[in-house]
Amino acid sequence: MRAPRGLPLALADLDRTLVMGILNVTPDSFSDGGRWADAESAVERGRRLHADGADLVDVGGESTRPGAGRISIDDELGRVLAVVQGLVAAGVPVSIDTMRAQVADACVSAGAVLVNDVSGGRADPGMLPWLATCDVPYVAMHWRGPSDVMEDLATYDDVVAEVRAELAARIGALAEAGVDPERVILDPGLGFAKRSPHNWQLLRHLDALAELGRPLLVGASRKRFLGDLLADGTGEPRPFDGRDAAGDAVTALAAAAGVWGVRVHEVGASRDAVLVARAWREQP
Ligand code: PMM
Repeated sequence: MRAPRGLPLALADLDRTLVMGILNVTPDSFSDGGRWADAESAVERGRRLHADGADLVDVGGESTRPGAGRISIDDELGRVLAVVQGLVAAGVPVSIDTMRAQVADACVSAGAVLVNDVSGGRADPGMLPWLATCDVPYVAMHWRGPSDVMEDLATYDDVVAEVRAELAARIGALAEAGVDPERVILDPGLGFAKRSPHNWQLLRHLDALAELGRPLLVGASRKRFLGDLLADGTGEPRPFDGRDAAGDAVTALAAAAGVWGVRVHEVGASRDAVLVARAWREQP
């Protein structure tokens, strides 16, 4: 649960799993797209997440749902920058969920304290060189390709070994670019080029990923594999709004396994779950 280098003290000193609240300022994210599409309601939502117990609010302007195409940098910046500014002004710790160095740079300049890159630096050749110029902590997520093709990339002989090796390669690439690995958080990228059994395998073997020596972030909230698990009699996945309790159970189990952070849509129950996990882990 060791924190990455570069986080503000209040977050670096947490003695429990960090709770990251999701704020998608997009018209089309898979579960909350369009709900906080204008800056004012997005800032309001971010403040609510913080008040409910989010340690960090993760602002994203580009949907990564399966099949999604890319948007322009200007559109992405237009969606996120005012929201980051508004939340920073309100005293809310913010991370920026982006694959683009230019967006990361603008948001870090506006006060974001962490960069969350679902591509682990693979989508934008400018990301690693930019990271080397600053000291912000960085989430490198496991990613095999853009959302419009990732379904075809979900082929593994041994998903845990392969994700682990591919994440280790990202640490290598970051170090080679001059980024201190101590700043890096790793994320298995649940649902990104992963089918349901792959996600469960990764969750069951978080210890194998932790052996890479970096803090782990896990984002299971409302994802399809939870819907599949909770499918009704006809085999239809349970809709998004019925998946939060299962997501909270993942939070409890992942926190008990010692992950550094969880990324969730509704933070209240996850916040309780990480306290349960702390008490659980503290026992001799
Ligand atoms: N998942 C999504 C977006 N960003 N970032 C990290 N680090 N890990 C994730 O699993 C992740 C992410 C997609 O989910 P959303 O549309 O609910 O935000």
